[in-house]
Amino acid sequence: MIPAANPAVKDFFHRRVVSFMGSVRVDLSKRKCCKKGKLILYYLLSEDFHFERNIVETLKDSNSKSKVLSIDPSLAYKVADLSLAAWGRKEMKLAENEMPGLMAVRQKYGKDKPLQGLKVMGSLHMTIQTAMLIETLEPLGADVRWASCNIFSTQDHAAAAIAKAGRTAVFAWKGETLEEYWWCTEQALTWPDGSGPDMIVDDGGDATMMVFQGIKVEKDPSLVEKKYDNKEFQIIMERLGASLKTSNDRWTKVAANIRGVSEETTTGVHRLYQMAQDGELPFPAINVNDSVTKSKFDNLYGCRESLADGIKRATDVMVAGKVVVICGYGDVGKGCGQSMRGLGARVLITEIDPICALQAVMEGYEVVTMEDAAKIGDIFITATGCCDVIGREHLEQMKNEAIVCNIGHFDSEIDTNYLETTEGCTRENIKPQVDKWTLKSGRSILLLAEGRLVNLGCATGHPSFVMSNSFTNQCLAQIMLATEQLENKVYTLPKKLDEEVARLHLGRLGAKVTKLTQQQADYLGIPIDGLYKPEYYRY
Ligand code: NAD
Ligand code: RBV
Repeated sequence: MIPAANPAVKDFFHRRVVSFMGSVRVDLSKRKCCKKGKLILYYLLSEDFHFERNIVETLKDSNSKSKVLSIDPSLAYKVADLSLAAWGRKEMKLAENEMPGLMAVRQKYGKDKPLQGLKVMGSLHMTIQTAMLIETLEPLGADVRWASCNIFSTQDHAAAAIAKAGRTAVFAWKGETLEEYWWCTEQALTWPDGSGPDMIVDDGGDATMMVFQGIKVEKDPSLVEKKYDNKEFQIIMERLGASLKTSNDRWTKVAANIRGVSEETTTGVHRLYQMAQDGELPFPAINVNDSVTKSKFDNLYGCRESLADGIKRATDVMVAGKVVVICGYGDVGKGCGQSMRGLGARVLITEIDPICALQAVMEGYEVVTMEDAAKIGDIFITATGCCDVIGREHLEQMKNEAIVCNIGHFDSEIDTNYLETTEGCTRENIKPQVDKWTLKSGRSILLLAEGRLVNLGCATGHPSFVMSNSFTNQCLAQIMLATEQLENKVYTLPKKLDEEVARLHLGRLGAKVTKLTQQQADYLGIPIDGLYKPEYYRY
């Protein structure tokens, strides 16, 4: 084994490993492992090899005053603690039974390997469920690199399990700073030979945005000289400014090579349609969110379980009898409403869309405005995908120790900027991802996950079973991108595949579907084996 006793030798070897990592990864993916590669592999697999949390500090560009963390394409991974890998692996093993869709994809497409030779970059919460997705893309032939799509959503044992397996390069840990987050995204977008991905699995559109803004900056370098009010956008522009110093066409070339992106969530899909409308979509895109077996399951039933999980783990508060205000009554809001009502809360809804507002009323909820709700709510949950839903004026009116959280994709829904920048607002950290803010009113609120998605920041996101539906769609979308010539448009997956995904999940729940007789099929005018519904059916 590796000469671990002598620290100097170990350090020397460690550095050699890092510098050889890129070539070894290529060797391994071809299953040709040279002697040196094998030695390095043993080292990688040993518990000894892991980067300490503060390694990112050492990645800072020492030659400049820039805050931009340097990219190291040869780095195999950056996770919080590799020793968590065995725990992660055990939970992945348990997830197999709960993810029949993904297991069926492995079996059905594992032989033909439709993703063979293709590089897939993922920007999606690095959870146990996502680890299962990664290990489904791998046997389909993909060469995978991964980052999380939120600074709080990584399950460190899941990231460790993926890092330790040594096939996918993963850059993710719970509690990244925004600078580290964008470093992770760029690391995952950069292969050891400097090239970019063939395909992207995106959740919220951050990976797509990095490529898109990269192209914009290369067309108009003055963009990186500007100062931006949005702190996160400023960080992205600083990264792209650093990239521009080394190449003025890197992102343009990266984009030209991309066959397409498959997008997981409502907000990311919204961004894609906006780009398409403006004629700016840089490559084909598949809207996975609007597969029925995604949004009508994950967004609804997933949130119905993981919302309460997040609030409970963060606060242990009794929900029964409380007034819970849910902003937005779309798929996510509907799941949140059921969840809170199920625990005995009195649920109030805010909505802008009269159809969704009417749905809420018909379900027996009260529909109110934030102005009215702010003073009476005990727990506030934003689920809109919009911005400025809970403003400073609302925060200042809230009851003492009201709980405030968001389950929408971005942290734009609650005016946390007010809390952070206003003199007279003070913060007391209770524990990670739970802060007590005292406001000018003299009252306090409990803010969860700094206004980022509470189910992934304060708990572990949706359960495996529902994510199997979402991620089976992701796999089918990646296969579509790999095997079809698509235009720069936003596509949805064919309904036939939606029905197939649902079918794959029925057995696990012991459901038996009725088969049409030929006579019934003729009467309805549909084939015995589907499609069962027309395109316009809304479920
Ligand atoms: P949706 O479009 O179905 O629902 C959003 C609803 O909010 C709509 O009905 C809209 O009319 C309403 N709305 C918009 N602005 C509003 C405002 N200012 N005040 C009140 N209501 C307003 O979207 P969805 O699928 O329910 O997703 C909502 C958000 O949750 C998105 O950001 C999505 O990406 C995210 N999401 C998160 C998870 C998770 O696990 N945390 C899961 C799925 C989706
Ligand atoms: N989501 N992922 C998980 N356990 O990995 N939980 C929720 C998980 C996804 C979900 O599909 C949603 O659309 C997206 O997170 C919002 O970022």
